[in-house]
Order: sequence, then C-alpha cells, then structure tokens
Amino acid sequence: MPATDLAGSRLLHDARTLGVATHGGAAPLVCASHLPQAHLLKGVIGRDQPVVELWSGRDEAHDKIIGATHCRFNGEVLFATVSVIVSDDGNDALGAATYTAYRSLLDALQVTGYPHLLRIWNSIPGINVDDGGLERYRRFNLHRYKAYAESKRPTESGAPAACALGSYGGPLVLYCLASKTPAESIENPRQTSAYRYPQQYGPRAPSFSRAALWSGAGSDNDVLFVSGTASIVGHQTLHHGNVVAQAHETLTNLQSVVAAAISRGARDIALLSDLMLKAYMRHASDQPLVREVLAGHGLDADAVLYLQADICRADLLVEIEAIGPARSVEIKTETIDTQDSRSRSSSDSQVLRENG
Ligand code: 3EB
Repeated sequence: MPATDLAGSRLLHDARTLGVATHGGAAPLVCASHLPQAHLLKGVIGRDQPVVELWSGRDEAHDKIIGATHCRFNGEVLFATVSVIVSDDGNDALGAATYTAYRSLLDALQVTGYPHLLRIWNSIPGINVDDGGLERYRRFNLHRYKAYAESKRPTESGAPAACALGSYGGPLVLYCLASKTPAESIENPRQTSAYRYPQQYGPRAPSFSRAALWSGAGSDNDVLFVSGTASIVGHQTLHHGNVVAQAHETLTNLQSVVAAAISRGARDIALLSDLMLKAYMRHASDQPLVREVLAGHGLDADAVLYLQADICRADLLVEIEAIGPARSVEIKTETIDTQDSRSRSSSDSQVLRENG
C-alpha cells in the first residue's frame, strides 16, 4: 500500500495549516509535501487507523527547507520537523544523530527569525537500549544539552516544554513549535526541575521545563504547553510496576503544574480538564486501566489520544502531556483511513478553540 493520499482533505490544503505529526501508519502523507511532517512509529491504541495531528494558526503560512529541517511559519509561530537516521555502527550513533538534528533545527529557527522554542517532541528509536554502557536516552540528554549550549540556548529555566518517547525503529524525529516571542517557563513544586536531576539519572540532566506558558503576539492568546509528565516526585520514580498508581500520581503532578501556571497568570485555564491530553503507555494492554483513572478524575477519557511508546525511564509505565487552550494555535487530530486512497478523514476531530 503506498502512502496515504489525503488530496480531498480541506485541512491539509488550508494555507493556515502549519504542519502535521502522523502517528502510526506505514508511510507519510504523499500529497502534502508543502507541510512539515513528523512521521512517528508509535502504536495508536484503540483506533484502527493512523492518527494525524494537525497544527494550524490564524494566518497564512509559508514553508522553507533549511538543511535537514522543514519549517512552516505565519509571522507569529513556526512549526518545524527534522529526522535523522541513526546508523547502527554502535559508536554513539544516537548521540551523533541527536546533535545533528538539534543543530539543524536550532540553526533553522535562527535563520527564519523564530528563535524561541516553545514545545518540542522527541521520538527516539530504542530509547531504553544500552549503547556501549550508557542508555540511549542518557546519550540523547548529553547531546541535546551540547547543541543547546553551543547555540547559546537556555538549558535550564527558559528551555522549552518537551517530551521524549521511544519508537520502534526508524530515524530520530523531532518536531516543534517556536515563536518570535518567548514563553514563560513553569516548574512543578512537587518535582525537582529536570535540569537539576542528580547524576544517578545520567551524566547530563535533561534540558526542559515542566511547562511553557506563551502569550503570543496579542494580549488574548495564552497557551499552556505541559511537558510529558510521569510518576516522579522529587526526582524519584514512584509506584514501580503499578500503572494505576503511576497514572494517579501523574495526574496529581499535572494538576500541580497547571495550578503553578494559573498562579503565574495563565488566562482561560482553570482546571486540567480545560486542556487536551495525550497519554503514552509502555504496554498497550494497560490502556483500559489508564482510561479508568482519567475518567475517575473527571476527565473526558474518550477525547484523549492513547499511544504505545517506551518512556524515558525504564521504570515508568505511563506519561501524559497536555496543551491548551489556544486561540493563536490550534490542534486537531483526525483518523485517516490508509486503505482508502480517496481520503476519508473521519469526523472525530478535536478543536481546542476556533480561530480568532
Ligand atoms: C521526567 O519527568 C519524565 O527529556 O525532554 C518528560 C518530559 C521526560 C521531557 C525530556 C523527559 C523529557 O523526567 C521524562
């Protein structure tokens, strides 16, 4: 089966569309070469079809390829993606790919004039694999830090919201949102800032903020990007082997970081239920349990996108990220039928907020 043909999808051809991330599916979308596409090899749980996560803004966007990075921007925000093949020569190949990808991405943000990284998604093949005595995720942290530092980017407060999940092979894939104006970094009082994790988690602590609160160019555009959040209190993983308890602890952490954002002046956000969630789990068979915990917290469990992926600490079973509400950027997820070359995008699209 060749790549999906979405020629009929109005959204892909709307000039305001910034880019897409495709979850699952054999290949990227063929008829959207103007759009940056992050093709992610994760399992989509509970749906038969791949899911397309589509980002759009309020204004017409234009795309540009700079080195290995494909960008699309609208004067206010930029969506970009870069993929780098991880060679199998065993000689810190993942570290080298991380450095190459980050340098390419950061150079592209500089050249296009959108220097402020707001949110970045990292998809790392074999994230928990031991690579010559050091786990791949720990090698990733070393080289992400190096690229940020050499590009004179913040590695502590001011670093973007992020997540780092495994994939089942394929290249290292990054996709991000960046802007002309900076976001405010938010930390979680229940958790040690990731950039202060002690050495037991690797020689270089991870460079990300627990959340980024961005006000856009206008005065009415608050959007909160909450990083991948897990069952970590202080710097320690809690509830080993217990996915239900990990999901509860994760939600307590999410509530805590959202409360921190509200105390810093986030507008239009009162509760975690105002945000859109994506849940990653190590074992697809845990999804009903995670779903039940979400519903038990009063969240709309049917609206959550559930993906199977390895998580950056081998003892974590679940990780949840959140975003919203947004006026200046909008995210929709659609199920795409790859069996139907005439494009049947289903109607279960989630719209955080209408444009304008
Ligand atoms: C944690 O809290 C879980 O390395 O970019 C979450 C979000 C995690 C982002 C990253 C890692 C990252 O440490 C793992």
